[in-house]
Amino acid sequence: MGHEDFRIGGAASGATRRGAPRRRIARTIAAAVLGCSVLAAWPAPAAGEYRAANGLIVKLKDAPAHERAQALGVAKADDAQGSRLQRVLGHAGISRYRAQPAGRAAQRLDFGRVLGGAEAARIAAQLRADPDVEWVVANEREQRLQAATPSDPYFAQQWWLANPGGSNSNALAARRRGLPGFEGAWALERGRAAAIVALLDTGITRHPDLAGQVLAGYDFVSTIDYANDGDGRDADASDPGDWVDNADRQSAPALFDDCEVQDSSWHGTQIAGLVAAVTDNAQGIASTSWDARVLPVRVAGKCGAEVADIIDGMRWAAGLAVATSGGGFLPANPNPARIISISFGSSAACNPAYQSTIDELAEHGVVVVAAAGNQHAAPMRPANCKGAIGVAALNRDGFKATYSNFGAGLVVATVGGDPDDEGAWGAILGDDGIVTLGNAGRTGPAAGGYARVYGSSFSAPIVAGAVSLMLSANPGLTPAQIVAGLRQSARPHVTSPVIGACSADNQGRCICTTQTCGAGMLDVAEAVRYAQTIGQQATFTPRRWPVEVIANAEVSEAVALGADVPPPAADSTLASAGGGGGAVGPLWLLGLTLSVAAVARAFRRRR
Ligand SMILES: [Ca+2]
Ligand SMILES: [Ca+2]
Ligand SMILES: [Ca+2]
Repeated sequence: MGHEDFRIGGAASGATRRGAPRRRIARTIAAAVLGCSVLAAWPAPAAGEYRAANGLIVKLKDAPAHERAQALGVAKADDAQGSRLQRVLGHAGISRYRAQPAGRAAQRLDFGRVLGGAEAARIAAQLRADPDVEWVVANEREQRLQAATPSDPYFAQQWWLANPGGSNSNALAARRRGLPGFEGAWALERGRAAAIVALLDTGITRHPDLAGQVLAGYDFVSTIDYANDGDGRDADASDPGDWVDNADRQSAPALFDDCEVQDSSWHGTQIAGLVAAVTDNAQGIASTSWDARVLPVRVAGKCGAEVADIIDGMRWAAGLAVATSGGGFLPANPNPARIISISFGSSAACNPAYQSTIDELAEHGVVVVAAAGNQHAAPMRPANCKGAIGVAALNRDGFKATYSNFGAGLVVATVGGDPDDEGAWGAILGDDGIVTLGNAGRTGPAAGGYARVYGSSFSAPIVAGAVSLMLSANPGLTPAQIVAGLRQSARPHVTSPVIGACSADNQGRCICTTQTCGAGMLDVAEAVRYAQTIGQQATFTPRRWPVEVIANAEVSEAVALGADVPPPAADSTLASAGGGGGAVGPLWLLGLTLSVAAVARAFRRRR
C-alpha cells in the first residue's frame, strides 16, 4: 500500500511527492486497484442513477487555488494538501491513486481504471462524509449535446427532420444530402414560445397534437361566398373546410369555375403541424420548433385567398392596426408575430400591395417566408417580392423537387416532399412525402389525423420553423440579418454529372444553382449558430461545406428514362392537385387523412 506513489498536482508540473520518478508513477497507476472488500459494504444506489466515471474530482475545504499553491512553493503546498488528501482517502479505505490538479483548487483522483457508476457513487459518498471535504463529483464523460430523439411515434417516419448525410453508395432511404438537419439544430435550440409564427392560410382545426400551441388568431376572409363560415371577417380563425363540390360550381360558376372539385385540404392544419406540433409528447409527430406558437390568420376560403385579405392579415399578424370599413380598427393582435409564413400566391410579378406591406413589416422587424410555388416555373408572388424569404422545394437528395418553381430572387431551398407518382423519375427517386397533421373530415372538420403531403407549401413553413429557432436563439436579429443568416449558413446546392441544371428546358427534377433556388440548401444548425454568433456581437464565419456530387446507379437509371417532365399545371395559377392514397405504415391511425397532393393554391382575381 504505497501512499508514496501519489502526486498532488497543481503546484508544479512533473513534481512528484518524495521524488518518485515518472515511470514509477505510470507503472503504479496501471496497477492501482481499489480494495473491493471495503467498497462492497456500502449500499448500492438506484440502478441507472450514476454513470461510469474515470475517477473523482475532490475539493478539500480551504484548499488554495493552484496558482496560489504555486506561489506558496511546491513542496509546502504538496505537503499541506497531499497529507490531507491522503488522510481523507485513507479513511475511505483508499490507498492507491494519483492526484492531478483540476479546476481552480480541486484535485482529480485517478484510480488507474474506470469506476462503475455505483462504485464511483459509493466512494464519493464516503469522501463526502469527511468533514475535510468540501465537495466531490464523479469525473463522468459528458455527451455531445445531441437532442434526445423525441418520443413522438411518427418521428421515425419524419425523415426530413433527421440530420443530413448519406452518400452515393446509399440507397435512397439513407440519402439525406438535401435535409435541413433539425435534429442536430435542436441540440443548440429547440424553440421558445415567444418565437411566434403566423400562418396565413385556411385557418386551423382542433388537433390533440396542437394542444397549447395555437394562439388566438383572426379570420380575414372577407368575401362571404368563399368564406364558408357564413360571415366575413371575424375573430374565429377556425377552418370550416375549403372543399369545392359540383353544387358550388353549378350554383356560382363565375366564382368556382377555376376551382377543381375536391375535398377540404386542411392546409392550415398541415402547416401548423410542421411548425409547432407538440413535440416529445409520445403522440403523433414532432415539429420543427418544439415550443414555438402558431398564430392562425385565416385568409383562404374555398378556392383561394384574396390579396386584400392577405395584406391585412399580414399587418394584423405583425401587430399593426388594421382599419375597418366602419372607420375604426380591428382589435389589436395581442401576440404579434415576427415570422409570417404564407403558402398561397399566384404566377405574377410582385405588386405594390404586397411590396409595400412587406417593406412596412420589415420596418417592424417582421419577415415573410413564402413558397415559390408548384408550377415548375418562375417563382410566384409574394415569394418574388423584395425582402420576402422565397423558398424552393428540394427532394431528399438535394436536387429540385419535380414540381417546384425556380428562378431569380429566392433566398433558400429545402425539402418539400417529392412525389413518387409525378415526373418520369418519380418512381425511382421520389420519396414518401412530408408527414404532418391533418383532419379526417372530407368537407367540414372531423377528428384530427395525419397526412403525407408534397409541395413548396411545406418547404416555406419548414424555413419559418428554422427562423423561429433563430429568433429563439437571438430575438435581436433584424429581418436583414435573418435573410443574411439563412443565405450565409446554407449548404451549397448539390451538383451532378448526370442531372442537368434547372432551366426553361429542364423544369422537373434538376440541379439547382444560386441563380435558381436561392443561396443554397437550408442548414438549420448553422442558421442557429449564425443567430447565436450575431447575438454575441461576433462575426459569423460560414462553414466551407464540400459540394455533394449526386451520381449513382439509381440516379443514372432514372436519367436513362429521359427528361423528368412533370405533369403540366392545369392552370397557370392553379397547382395540379393529384389524388392518391395507400397505406403508409402499420402504426398509422384509424381515420388517417391521406393527402398526396401538391396543395399550394393560387387565386386568380375574378373582378
Ligand atoms: Ca368569417
Ligand atoms: Ca371565422
Ligand atoms: Ca407530437
